[in-house]
Amino acid sequence: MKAITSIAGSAPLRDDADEPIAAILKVLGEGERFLVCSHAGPDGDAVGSMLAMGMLLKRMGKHADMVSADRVPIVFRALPGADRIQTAMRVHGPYDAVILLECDGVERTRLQGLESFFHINIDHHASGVAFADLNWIDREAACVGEMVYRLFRSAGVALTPEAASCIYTTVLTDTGGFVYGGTRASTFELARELVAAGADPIRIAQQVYFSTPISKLLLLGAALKNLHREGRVAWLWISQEDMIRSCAVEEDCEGIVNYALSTAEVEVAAFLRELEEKRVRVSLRSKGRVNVAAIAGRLGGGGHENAAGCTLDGPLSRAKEQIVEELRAALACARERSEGRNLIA
Ligand SMILES: [Mn+2]
Repeated sequence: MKAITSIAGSAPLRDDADEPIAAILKVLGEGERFLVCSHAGPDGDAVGSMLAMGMLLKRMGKHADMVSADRVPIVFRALPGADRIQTAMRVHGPYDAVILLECDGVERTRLQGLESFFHINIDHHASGVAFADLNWIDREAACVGEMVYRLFRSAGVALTPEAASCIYTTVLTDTGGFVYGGTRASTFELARELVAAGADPIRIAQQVYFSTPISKLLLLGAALKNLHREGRVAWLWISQEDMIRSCAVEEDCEGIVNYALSTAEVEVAAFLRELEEKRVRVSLRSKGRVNVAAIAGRLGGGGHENAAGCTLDGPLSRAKEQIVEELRAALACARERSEGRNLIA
């Protein structure tokens, strides 16, 4: 089959994604068995869009397996059908196609056994890569869940309250509660339609934001003890020892970087986590001018302009210096650019 690639910066609900949507629906219509997966360490968008995709396939009369290399985070386990997501290291076909949601490559799933299948890539990251047989990358979609929603509409499949709840969760979490860049009028339109279709915004928000495991709060306490600010840069970190002492798991680290970013006067923030293999996982966030996806990309990672990540060599102290230096330089660059513009103006 010919590879179709669409990388668009389209506003949601506009129809310039007709070609990839039609191509995807054709493959779904012709096949029988599908595998739906997303990146390892699944977040709200990964879990919610996998579940919604699985529901779409089921409503089309297809068989869909959903597999993740890591377990579904506790706060998303109440989502309808979440117990149907299997945790595995290897998948076994046969499948007519594998649908990879918000991945920039097959490796991102950390699943083995995907290589021989037909790949469909649906992604909204700035760093999205057309690696698959069929690629639909919409950098302006607020979340991959929004793209799955468009598939429902194009397929003429009505949203059930269950599917609406899953997609609402992707919108809520990927916009940080309608806070991050990329939140626009159409995001609220989408949210409105999902609530009208039966998603309960209060119950979902309580499940996502008021169901924090104690291990996560203890870990946050450890991280906040390490909060530093220098001008417009803030950073915090946790060591392996902090992880052990808090009885924390990887998913407990989710969102800690936002506490650094929420500091007054701060424009860019980093969260560093020491990994067991003496490497360091870095999450980067920006409120404005600094493109952290560019920084992460240079260091072998990727992401969005305002939210990105990468993995550096340890020790933690060296990674800290390296990343703070990168952020200082990026801020200085952004300042020069805006001053340059002022001079011209
Ligand atoms: Mn996403």
